[in-house]
Amino acid sequence: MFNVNWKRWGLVVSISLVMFLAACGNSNDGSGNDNQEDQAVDYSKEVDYQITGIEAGAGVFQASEDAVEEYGLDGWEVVASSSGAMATALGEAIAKEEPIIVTGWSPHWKFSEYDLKYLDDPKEVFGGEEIIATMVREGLEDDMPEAYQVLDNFNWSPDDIESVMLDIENGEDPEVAAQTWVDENEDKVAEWTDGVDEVDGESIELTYVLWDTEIASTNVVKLALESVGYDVEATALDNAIMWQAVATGEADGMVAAWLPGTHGELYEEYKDQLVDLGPNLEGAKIGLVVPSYMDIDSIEDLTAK
Ligand code: PBE
Repeated sequence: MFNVNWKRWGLVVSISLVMFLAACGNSNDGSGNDNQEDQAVDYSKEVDYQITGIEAGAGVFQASEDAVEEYGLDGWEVVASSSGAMATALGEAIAKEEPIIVTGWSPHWKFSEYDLKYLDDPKEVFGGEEIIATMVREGLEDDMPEAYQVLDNFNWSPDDIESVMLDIENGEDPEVAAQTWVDENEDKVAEWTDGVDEVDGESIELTYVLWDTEIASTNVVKLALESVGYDVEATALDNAIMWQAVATGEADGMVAAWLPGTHGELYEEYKDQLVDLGPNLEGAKIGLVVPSYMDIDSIEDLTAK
């Protein structure tokens, strides 16, 4: 009995020693600031106290402004632009190995294209795992049961959406990229449309925002609806207007609801006026994103002006 216990302790001690030595080794790992356990560099000044944002109506933009406040980053600015401009700025900074902090989200092609990381968010301002949900207008189930069924069935994975996004990023027209994915994934599309009666050119209006994720998903759903006979129009709007359009019935539906955090306030505002068809994708996330070559891991490593 005694012996066995001692052996066990011996093992625990050896494992701890190995882990300790490994940790010591890491802390000197090419950081340039020798013997310092905490390698975080404060990039605040270098990035000019700016977070490169996207559309001001995006949830991740608002969450970034909340983060500035919660982490006491006085004098910082979340600079509004567009998803495309953010991606361009990110690419340019990476080409020059310069520091940059962007409002980021996944799934997104930028993670396949570049080495990136999310900054830790110990205060959980950006929330945890997100889903993307489908919302339709009240009455759609009665008026257009076939479309309702397809929209209700629509469901895919981060890998699926990323492959469409990457094609678009590489210069493919969004409609062509969506068609390529549909051709290569007939079994998945069949799951959304199987048993759904054909319609005869009925018009349906989807709405979305010009974010890379939503351009990809909306184009794919459009093709699925067309395959059962719908004439689909997809209108790009600002985020809040997209939610309002479905709530008021001006649009029939959208597949771009990021929950529970990103669009949580809009959901609260409109949830009684629309029909929530649940997740169409699981495993999404938002946060502050930086190139991996930056020696920083947490939002807490940034400082006020
Ligand atoms: N996004 C992409 C959106 C949702 C989809 C993360 C930029 C937002 O922040 O609202």
